[in-house]
Amino acid sequence: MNFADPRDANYIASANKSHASALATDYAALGAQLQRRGINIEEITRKVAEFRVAIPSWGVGTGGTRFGRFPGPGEPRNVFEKLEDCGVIHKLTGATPTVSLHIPWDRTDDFTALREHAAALGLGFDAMNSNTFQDQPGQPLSYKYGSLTHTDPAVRAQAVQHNIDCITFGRTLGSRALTVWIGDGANFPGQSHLGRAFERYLESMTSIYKALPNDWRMFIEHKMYEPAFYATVIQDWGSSLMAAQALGPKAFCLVDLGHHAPNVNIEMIVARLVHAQRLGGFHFNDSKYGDDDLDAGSIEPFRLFLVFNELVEAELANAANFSPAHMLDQSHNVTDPIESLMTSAIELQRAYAQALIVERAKLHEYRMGNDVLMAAQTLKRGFTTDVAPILAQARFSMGGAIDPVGAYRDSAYRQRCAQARPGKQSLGGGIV
Ligand code: RM4
Ligand code: MN
Ligand code: MN
Repeated sequence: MNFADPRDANYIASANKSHASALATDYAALGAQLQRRGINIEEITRKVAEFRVAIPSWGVGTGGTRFGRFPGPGEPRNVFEKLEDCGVIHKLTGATPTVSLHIPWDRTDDFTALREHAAALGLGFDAMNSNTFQDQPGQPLSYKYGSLTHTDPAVRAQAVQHNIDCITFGRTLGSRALTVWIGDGANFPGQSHLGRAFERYLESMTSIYKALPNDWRMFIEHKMYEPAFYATVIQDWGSSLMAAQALGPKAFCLVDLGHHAPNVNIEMIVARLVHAQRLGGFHFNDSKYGDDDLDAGSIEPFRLFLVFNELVEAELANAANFSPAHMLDQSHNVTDPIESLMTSAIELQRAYAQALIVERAKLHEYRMGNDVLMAAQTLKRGFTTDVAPILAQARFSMGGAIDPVGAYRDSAYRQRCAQARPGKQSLGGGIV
């Protein structure tokens, strides 16, 4: 088997050769089509090329379910190898220059070396994620009955300190945000005092907030259920917004697309958080039933488009305090994680491009005149337009691959990793 380095600019250029002329034809045709709508394709392509999304470090290994995990070949064995895979994703797509770390999963003794390793790969760091939803070996106190909201102040103090440690590590790495998601809650009615648990949460989060550097943001991530199945302390955007407003201007709400009840109108939540000036960012993924962590845009691409439609509205309106962090949060159980992450980043660009080409002035007129059918059709026209040539051209212009999955497969990167990273078979129960 012939190995090539998919990060090498010459390799990517040669892989692009066979696609370049078809792309030019398709791009010109789409450009003419958009021109008839008064849209300049070059402007859209430039905006798509500027779009960025962070890779979750925990997404480059094979995920699992509560029933098990089926490891793939050549998985990264540590955070340094995880970054190498993230470098491949970024070089081929041009869309993912940052990585979001999860502590302690990504703990290392030398965060300075990690930062240098990342810089050499062309990568930086997005939000740090704390983990007080699992116990770690040697940890003095257990999170079995909660962490930041535990009834025992000593457990709360330990969880607070862990978050402060995450900030310290993140400072060394050049990160500028901390994401806090906790699993705290109750499995039975009566188990916990719903009001007091929230008060304890606010008290603990206040201590963490005080340790936040001035140029950092704190992202509060809500989730309806799991692992707590009766009541979760930060179960919805209402609780998240209340907490953010109570904590102060550096606290924002993070929307993980999979953390809502089925059929919840997520784009509406996005619009409300924009209005409240507290939309901190996203964990993009897709789901059919619960927190499925499937690839972005794989199940409900129209919903993803509607979310991006709100983001474009906010962008065009110059909404105050609006600079949402884009991050993926996925678990790849049956696909090659590198392929899933590349295609997911592209799905986000697709939704963004579709939202950008909506004829806004017309849409506004139809809305104001209550022409419901034409308003709906005008919005949907953005979604039904095939913007693939824009996405490919944006990648091409950044030195990325016109066909990232094809270039990746042809490089045999995974096969090379399978040789260089002899895996250890995991027998443990599955978790992301
Ligand atoms: C949670 C949540 C968090 C993620 C963990 C692993 O459901 O989505 O963002 O850090 O899973
Ligand atoms: Mn998440
Ligand atoms: Mn989740």
